[in-house]
Amino acid sequence: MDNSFNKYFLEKKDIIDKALLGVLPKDNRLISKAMRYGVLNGGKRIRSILVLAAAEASGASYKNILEIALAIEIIHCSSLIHDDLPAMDNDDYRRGKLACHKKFGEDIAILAGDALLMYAFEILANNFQKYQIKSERSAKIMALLCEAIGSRGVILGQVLDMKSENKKISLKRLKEIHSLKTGKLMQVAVRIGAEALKLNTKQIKGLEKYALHFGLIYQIVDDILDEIGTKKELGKMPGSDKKKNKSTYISVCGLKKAIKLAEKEAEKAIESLKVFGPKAERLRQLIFFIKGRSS
Ligand code: GRG
Repeated sequence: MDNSFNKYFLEKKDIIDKALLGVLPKDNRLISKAMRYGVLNGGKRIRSILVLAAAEASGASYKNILEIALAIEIIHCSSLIHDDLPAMDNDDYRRGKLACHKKFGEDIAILAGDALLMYAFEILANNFQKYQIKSERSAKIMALLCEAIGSRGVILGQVLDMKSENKKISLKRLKEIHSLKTGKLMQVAVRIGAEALKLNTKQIKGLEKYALHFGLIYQIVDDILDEIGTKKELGKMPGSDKKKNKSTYISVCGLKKAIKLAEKEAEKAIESLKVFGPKAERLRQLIFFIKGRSS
């Protein structure tokens, strides 16, 4: 990956990290501490950088969309806290540190995940007021987001994923699970960003398609890393999918085919950016970045 993209990525990550620090509750209540821990304990900030890069591809400044990016990142962190709980993936570590429930206890971790979710919606609602986004548009954004993370989106993906443990599933089913569990949040991130920026239908369709393939590459690489990554790189124990007898791209189609699939998805993602021309360079580079990531 060329240096200019690395620089771009780190600059944007820094903007997000500082803004998250600024926006989260600052008091010393236990719940606030757990919320801060769940968000500020690391993280690549891929989803929020995706929102900013998508805005730039459409010719807008990332500044117009910063709060939307923060809300998406906070929702993602909330889902990670819940994902690590003993009743779900039962992981003791996240991002190289103790998982939220290991640090604060299960009760507080559950509530911190819930509170972060609510906090994300509060940030969005305040943002609509700040930018005087009309009520129909803000209601549409809220509805799109709720649908994407609720029982027809991320949460459904998580249920299907958990219920397919110890079962043999098809590649089609695996793709469905990950399009929901991982892809939906990425798709809705660019979708609501596009809605807030009032992009046209062609641009919205292009971004949604891009994010769908982006999500699939992300998950394929996640599965590959779980198979061949190290604890240091991943910030948690590798091999956790195998231990839980989970279907992954590796168990369903093998490492070689999984790598090929990621290549194919990358081609499709890049193809969907045609409508944006050269302005989409950062989005294109982001694909190579996530395909080559080691953490
Ligand atoms: C509360 C919204 C909400 C959902 C509850 C637990 C659950 C339902 C869903 C879990 C969804 C999930 C954890 C999907 C996995 C997505 C994934 C690939 C996570 C790792 O993302 P990275 O690598 O993590 O971007 P960092 O640490 O960099 O942020």
